[in-house]
Amino acid sequence: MICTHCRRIFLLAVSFGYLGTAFAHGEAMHANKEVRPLSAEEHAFGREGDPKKVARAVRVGMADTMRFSPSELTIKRGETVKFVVRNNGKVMHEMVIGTMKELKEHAAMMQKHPGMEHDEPYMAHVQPGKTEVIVWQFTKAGEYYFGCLVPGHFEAGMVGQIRVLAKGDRK
Ligand SMILES: [Cu+2]
Repeated sequence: MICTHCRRIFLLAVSFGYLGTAFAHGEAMHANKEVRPLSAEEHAFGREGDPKKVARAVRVGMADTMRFSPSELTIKRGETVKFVVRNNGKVMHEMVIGTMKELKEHAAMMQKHPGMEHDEPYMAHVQPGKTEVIVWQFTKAGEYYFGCLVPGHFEAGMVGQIRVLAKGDRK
């Protein structure tokens, strides 16, 4: 099984190889990495948020009891949210936003390939005692989730729910 993330990384590698000569200016690419432009990629659960347009900051704590706190969030459609994610535990934790289907598939991949590393705008890898930030805009109403995909954590229940309300929906 290939998760969507891996497939994308694979395709990128292929296209860079193919266009190798077009990217002769290696330094330009490195500079690009430092100040990464906002990703325009649309997901079922929204898109990367502009840090200048944050409507609301939400603190999320992670614990070695395999729980997020809070584990239920309600957000208005269109809102750009800054998640300030703190790892209060002694082991590594992650916050990855997605649909339940995506998270389950990704968690299964992580079980098989524990060393695999991704970095996407909708995920934060947080070392013990540290804080990381995700800025995300929820563009569609619906029920989404966030999970920790460190092998075994999702399966142990390290998952939370995000309800995105359209205007007029009740809380
Ligand atoms: Cu975890």
